[in-house]
Amino acid sequence: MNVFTVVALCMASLVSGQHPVLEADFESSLPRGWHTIGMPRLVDGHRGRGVLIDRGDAIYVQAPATLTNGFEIEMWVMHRAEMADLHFRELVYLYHDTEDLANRICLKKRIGTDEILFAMSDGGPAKGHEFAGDWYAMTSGPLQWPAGTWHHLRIVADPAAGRASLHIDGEQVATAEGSQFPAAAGTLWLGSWSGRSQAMAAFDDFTLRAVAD
Ligand SMILES: [Ca+2]
Repeated sequence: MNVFTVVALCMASLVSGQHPVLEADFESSLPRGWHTIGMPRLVDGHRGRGVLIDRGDAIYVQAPATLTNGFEIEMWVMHRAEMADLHFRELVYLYHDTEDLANRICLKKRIGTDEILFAMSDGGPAKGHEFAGDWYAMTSGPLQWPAGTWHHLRIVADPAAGRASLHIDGEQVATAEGSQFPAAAGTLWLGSWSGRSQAMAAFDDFTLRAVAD
């Protein structure tokens, strides 16, 4: 049974880079506009309640049009298992695809590693799970997250500057330059993509901001 009911969606200013365009604190429900696959449920969060994306679960939302101009996305995440025990799993934290179902933004822990990948592209055929060429692509380096600990993920992308960065727990861990960028708003998947490669994690305080004009 899905515990989510529908309440407010924050659709704040689309102009300022300071105001969230899309946010979810998961205090009592999934905000309006978000959809579910499986049975994601509310659990103890980083601040109040959070949402658990477990096996077979996914939540997703229409991405705001401003995404194509650049973005800053933040979220808190907590695994019940330590990272070493998740080494051989692919864990998707954020996945963006367009109508052709080709991936455009990917934030995930690669299978067989303890590091997070952040990558983007613009179009053309689906490129699978590896990223190369003039895509923006960067990795965090090994992570040793103990079980039950909350961590902050932040990705920033500015196509006008041709630059993107990955930040973990307040520190910039990687940057990349590139020329490809999502050209369509598409769909944002949090904690999974189409119910596959679940993060097996709790999420809290998801926020998407537009880049400053
Ligand atoms: Ca919360």
